[in-house]
Amino acid sequence: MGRSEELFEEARRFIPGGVNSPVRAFKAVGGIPRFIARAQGARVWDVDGREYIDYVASWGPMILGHAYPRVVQAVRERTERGTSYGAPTALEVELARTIVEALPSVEMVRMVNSGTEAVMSAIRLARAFTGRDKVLKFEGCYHGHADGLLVKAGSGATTLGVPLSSGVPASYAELTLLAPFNDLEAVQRVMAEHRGEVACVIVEPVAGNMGVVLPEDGFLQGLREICDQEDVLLIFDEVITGFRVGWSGAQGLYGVMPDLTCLGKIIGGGLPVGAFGGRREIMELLAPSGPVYQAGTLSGNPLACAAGLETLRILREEAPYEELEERTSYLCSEIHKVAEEVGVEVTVNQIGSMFTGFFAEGPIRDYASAMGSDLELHRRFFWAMLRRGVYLPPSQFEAAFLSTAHGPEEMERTLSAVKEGLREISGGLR
Ligand code: HOZ
Repeated sequence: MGRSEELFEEARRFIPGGVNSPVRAFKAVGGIPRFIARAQGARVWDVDGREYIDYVASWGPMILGHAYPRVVQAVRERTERGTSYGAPTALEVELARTIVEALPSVEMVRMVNSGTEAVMSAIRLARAFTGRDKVLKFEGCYHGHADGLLVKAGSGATTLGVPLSSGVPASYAELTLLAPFNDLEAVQRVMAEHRGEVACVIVEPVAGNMGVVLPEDGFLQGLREICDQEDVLLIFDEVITGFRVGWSGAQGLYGVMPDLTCLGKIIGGGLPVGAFGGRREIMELLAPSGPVYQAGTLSGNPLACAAGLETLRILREEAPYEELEERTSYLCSEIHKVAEEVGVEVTVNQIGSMFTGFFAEGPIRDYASAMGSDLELHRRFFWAMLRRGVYLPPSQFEAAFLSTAHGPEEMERTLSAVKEGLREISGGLR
């Protein structure tokens, strides 16, 4: 028995399911999750000393790769000055200013500790601003685990087959309205049925939690127009896409401005963080300026802010987005080519440095089409890759990420694993 097996056995005695976030448990792919001992650049090593090229990237934050020296140094320096004060710091101001400068729709920002918290608070704010209660979300989008948003939720909830979580009061779930992603007619229909009741539409502008699903031409623009007509706030959940698909997030890329934006992941440089921001008149409703209460002992924590700020500085200085996109496109087109050669149906959805290979004919444009994927093929491919030292997300319904540390050597090794892995699952190498 390896060390990961031993640890998992022990973990299950003390931690529900042996993990602190369900998608890590490998339930969708079977087998034992790898316990990670360390990480550097594009690589992670498990507790048994096996090395993997990492495409999980801590589910998105590690855009510079692991243990990037300047980020490590920033955290180290900050640690020596104390790890939490429960009082404001200059660091928070600089991080807030950087976010405001980067994201065209954001005039003010509040730091929290996770994406879940960011979304929960943004929705409270939208409800207060509009005086309405209902929220429209899209099937397969995941906005964290707050009550009321776990309705047809993607990510771990879909992976484990609990898109409507037990424990969510029906009266909460009733406030959540649903439409299929990329379906403006459905949005219009729902809006007409609930006219005057909807506070906000919340969307991942590029869905990353049913696997990567891109907005079709006009979809985000159409949402903006419908929200304007109905006096409803538009919230972009850019927890994944923020500083990932470009310096100005998906809003900059698609040129559509939401009223509120939720962030997380990259802005914490790998430490626990979240933030939400938007138009000044809305944000100023927050306590202590206004009546919407929201708070947190560790909000704006100096270590998280130091790691996040240093990450953003590097991204601004080095502007790696074009190169990241080129490398990812190359990888995706090669995966597609090999899949065709060996006769395995794979649809690769990609934007910037995030992608998903769906084992399905495609196009994958919404939750229903994503759910049509062949999960058994995905499971076999995942293990074929892991055995060859490539660590992909252990779920069909997640995004894989490249970092600036994924260079030619990593590409070559990954592609050779893809070739062998796809051939293996197609029956060629068994
Ligand atoms: N939103 C992330 C997955 N898409 C979170 C990872 C997790 O649930 O652990």
